[in-house]
Amino acid sequence: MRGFTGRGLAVAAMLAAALVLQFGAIGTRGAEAQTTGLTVATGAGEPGYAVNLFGTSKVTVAVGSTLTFKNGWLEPHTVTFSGSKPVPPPSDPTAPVPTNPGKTVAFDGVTYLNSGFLLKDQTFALSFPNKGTYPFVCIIHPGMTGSVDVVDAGSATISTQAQLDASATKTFADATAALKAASATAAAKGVTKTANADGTSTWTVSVGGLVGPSDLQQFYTPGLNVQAGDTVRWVSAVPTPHTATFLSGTPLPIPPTPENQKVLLPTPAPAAGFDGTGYVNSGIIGVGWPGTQFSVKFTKAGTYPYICVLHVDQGMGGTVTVSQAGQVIPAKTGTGGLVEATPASTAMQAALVLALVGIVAVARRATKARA
Ligand SMILES: [Cu+2]
Repeated sequence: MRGFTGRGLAVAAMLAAALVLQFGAIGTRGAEAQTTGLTVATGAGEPGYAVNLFGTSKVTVAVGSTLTFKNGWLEPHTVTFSGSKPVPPPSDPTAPVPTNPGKTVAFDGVTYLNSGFLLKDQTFALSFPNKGTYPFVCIIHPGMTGSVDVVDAGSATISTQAQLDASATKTFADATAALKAASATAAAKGVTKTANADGTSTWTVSVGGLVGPSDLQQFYTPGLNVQAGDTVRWVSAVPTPHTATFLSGTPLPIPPTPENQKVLLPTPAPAAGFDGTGYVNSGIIGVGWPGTQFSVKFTKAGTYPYICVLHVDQGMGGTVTVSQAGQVIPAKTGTGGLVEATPASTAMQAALVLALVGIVAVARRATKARA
């Protein structure tokens, strides 16, 4: 997610997360339509890399046919045909709200039509009764766009699924390669070490990264070795929300989403420093969010894993290894910051749905108000 600004961002993220989780647990939309017409791949990725693009920027279909969009990765997306309305900004609280939940509807070219958030493997389908050219966007990833050309049946220009699949394969491979190149550059830069007046050091870890609409869901450097007394500072220069969070054996905050105050707001380490006990969280850091950086002073030798609460399911995590003061710091480990993907358990999802029913109701009221 990115592109939000200020307070509206928190609200939007709140509603968005609620809907993601609600629909993630309750079921997919438009699944019936999957067997007819063409399918456009919507997003892709692998641990540490979220490709926020449609598999094709242009698809041509026969008038009257159905088109299905399917999310292929853990990063949520919307498929939004704004019709005669302007494309809503990511901060619009109705952005994640589906206009026609569970239904495959005809797009008349004018009426605003929105999938709401699609999670991995979820689909959104619509049909096109009128010829024309219709742009679509993902609201939360500015730059993730495409368009549908609706033409006479029998036209030689109508896309085939093989063409769309080939386009998606190339689009996603190119974007993944670009992300990996940017990641290599960030990794090569590594951390910055600054000497403090008291003889300790401050280490700066860079959080995330962007290539067009696509995200690096990683810390640079993820495996960091410091000495007791040193401070580690996490800094984000991207609008994508991230956290640096030491669970220290406490449970993952439920829900692990921006509307949870325990995720959104910082829980700093004690003034004396972090000794590896207790929940310590940066809160959401990123451009346009309340903060862009977070510091922790480490007081005790040990190995301390941390995660981005929002993207731990995409493998975003790291480790700070603290040596005793005066001992030689091992060479930095450089890689190994990705953690194993941990999708929410069924029980956890059920708990999330219960907690979020109220927020979803608010979001639906907002949709009605918009219409
Ligand atoms: Cu993150």
